[in-house]
Amino acid sequence: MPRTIDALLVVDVQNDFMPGGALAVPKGDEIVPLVNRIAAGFREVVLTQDWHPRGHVSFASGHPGRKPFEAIRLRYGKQVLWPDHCVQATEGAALHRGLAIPHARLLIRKGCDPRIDSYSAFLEADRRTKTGLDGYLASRGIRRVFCVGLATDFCVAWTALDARQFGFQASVIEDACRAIDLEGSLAAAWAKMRAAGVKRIRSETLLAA
Ligand code: VGL
Ligand code: ZN
Repeated sequence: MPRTIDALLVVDVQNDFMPGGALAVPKGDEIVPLVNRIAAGFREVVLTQDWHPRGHVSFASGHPGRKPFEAIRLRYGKQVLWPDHCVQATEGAALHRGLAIPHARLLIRKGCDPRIDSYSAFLEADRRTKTGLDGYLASRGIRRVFCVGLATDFCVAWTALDARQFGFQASVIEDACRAIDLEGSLAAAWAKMRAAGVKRIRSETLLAA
């Protein structure tokens, strides 16, 4: 069972990442009931929302001649271009309606700067701008984070890696995540996470009585 030093980070369980959504993650909807069950065991739950302004730099539509899922170089490094998704205050950006975590007390919205993407819930893609999540968790006495949500190989992985950077223990609950898996991105993400000391666990570990 989770302890008082633990927080659950529920990453981007939003309509646009569901089958039929603008940036669908295969089987993304399957995790929702499991995420709810896992969350019920945590006192501290943080939700995140990908929350882009219209015309966001990560949208392929704003880069003439480029297509979704191609990568380009921006000032801060490599950027994969995506279909327009999770536009602020649209239905696609809303959390999945089946998500039932009434006791979650913090919602972090990320990717709000028109010129900077943010897969991570801690640090934007310029690797300098903080969301404030590290300070929140530290001031609540949190020392371990457990990550679930979408997508395993992008926002979940970057969030777990940054949790390690900020000195937290970090685990990813693999069966409560689903991946985009673009050109080997899933295997690469797991390798990076392993090297950084992120634990890869399954929900049984937490749900077992
Ligand atoms: C995500 C691509 C673009 C994610 C967000 O939540 O993993 N992926 N924006
Ligand atoms: Zn995004």
